[in-house]
Amino acid sequence: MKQLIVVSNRVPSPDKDSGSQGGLAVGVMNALSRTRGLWMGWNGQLMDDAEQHAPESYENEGVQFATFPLTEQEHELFYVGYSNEVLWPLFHYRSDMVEYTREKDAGYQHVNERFARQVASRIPENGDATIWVHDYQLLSTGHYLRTMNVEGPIGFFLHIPVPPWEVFRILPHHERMIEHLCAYDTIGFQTATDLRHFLENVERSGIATVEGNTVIFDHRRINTGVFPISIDVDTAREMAEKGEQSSRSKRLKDSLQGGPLIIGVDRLDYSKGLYKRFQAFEQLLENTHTRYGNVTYLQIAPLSRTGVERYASLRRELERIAGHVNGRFSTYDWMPLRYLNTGYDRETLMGFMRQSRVGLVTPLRDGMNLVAKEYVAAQDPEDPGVLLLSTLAGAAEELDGAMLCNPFDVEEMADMLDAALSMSLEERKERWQRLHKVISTNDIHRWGEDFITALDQSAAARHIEKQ
Ligand code: GDG
Repeated sequence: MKQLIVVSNRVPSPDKDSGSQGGLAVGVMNALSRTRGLWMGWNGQLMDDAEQHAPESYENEGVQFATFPLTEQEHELFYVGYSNEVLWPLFHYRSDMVEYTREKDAGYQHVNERFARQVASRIPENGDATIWVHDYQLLSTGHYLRTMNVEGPIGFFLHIPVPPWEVFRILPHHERMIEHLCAYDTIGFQTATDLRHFLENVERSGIATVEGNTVIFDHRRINTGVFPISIDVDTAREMAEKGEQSSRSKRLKDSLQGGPLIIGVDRLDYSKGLYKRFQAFEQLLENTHTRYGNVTYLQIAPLSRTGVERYASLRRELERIAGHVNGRFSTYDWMPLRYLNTGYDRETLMGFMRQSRVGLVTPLRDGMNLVAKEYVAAQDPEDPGVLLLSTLAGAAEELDGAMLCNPFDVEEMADMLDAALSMSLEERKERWQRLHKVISTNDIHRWGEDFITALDQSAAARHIEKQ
């Protein structure tokens, strides 16, 4: 059996068990533990002499890990610069936020090559390894692995959306990106829309040809497909049941004084639509006197990418509007908007979700959005809450039963929040059953298995005979 090597920018922290990690970690750990696999990536440390450091190895839950540091300059150019100031905004359709420089571009290529070198050094002597590379930070890693004569199956999964051609072609050297992606055997996307955009981008770039879902480049076939990421539904439900009994959950419940709770859980990121969401909540309070003094909206928004300026300015904007909403509507014993930058352990989080009458998930653009699926899994089947979901989240292509809203239409969101808060138990149950069917049919275990199976098959059918 081939060894599976997973490569991602960060690897899960060894001091957390897999139950406390997010969906990606669970799905990947599951696939890795079946083959005593290896997970490689940056260890989160910055060191002047990072280039001299061999990967540091350790084992956790039957999975090997090998992590390595970056230099401060590599981190600045590759991670902050090109990954998060060029690719992230562009792929989330925010071309106005793209801050491209040649130096960032070169830094990205350099670090992708360094990742490839580290991975190549860990491939078994007989070459029997299947390599699975993750996400937008490492788009070019497969290309560099091929230049190092790695012949085995290499797959790539993109966790974020793919923009259409007119946005994609804004990226300087986008042809090179397509060419680098052609080094993989399988490329996976979250949704059918992302796949369609990718195939269009390949064709329009003129770098390769497309036949159905197959890309043809240099006498090789590259298989593409849709693999919507999901969650471990049973574990999420168990955590929610346990979390609901915790003292934190009880204190939260008491503090609501019998009123309904709306919950949002997002990394603090402009793609998540938090500003418009706060505006919609303000509009709800303005429109409906019956909600006044009664409804509470809890927004958990742990800070992320604090080194990127756009995230610091978003934080200031959210602090301002949260203060404005509370200043305008709070009474001496009721604060409508609870806005927190603290992260919580998963059990607490799932317990909070279970108590919430509405799960508010309104990104302006999102690859999938696992919080939407976690919210569904956390609900009590006898008294489930309502998922209010953006049409622009990948999850909306899958989650039949959610209330769908346009996150750019603040007034519509306010009206839908009101409707969600008033929804009958019968309708809530009927919608939840449909939602639960989707997440339990396609859960995280299936995601990992389906991708690896597709990858091994496409590597076997890679070559096209030269005429
Ligand atoms: C990218 C794509 C795609 C959040 N706050 C806390 C916490 N979380 C957890 C959530 C969820 C995860 O973080 C976030 O996942 P999302 O999918 O919602 O969003 P991104 O971080 O942007 O992820 C996205 C995903 O990759 C997977 O492919 O779905 O579209 O952008 O699991 O619950 N977890 C804990 N405490 C918190 O305070 N423990």
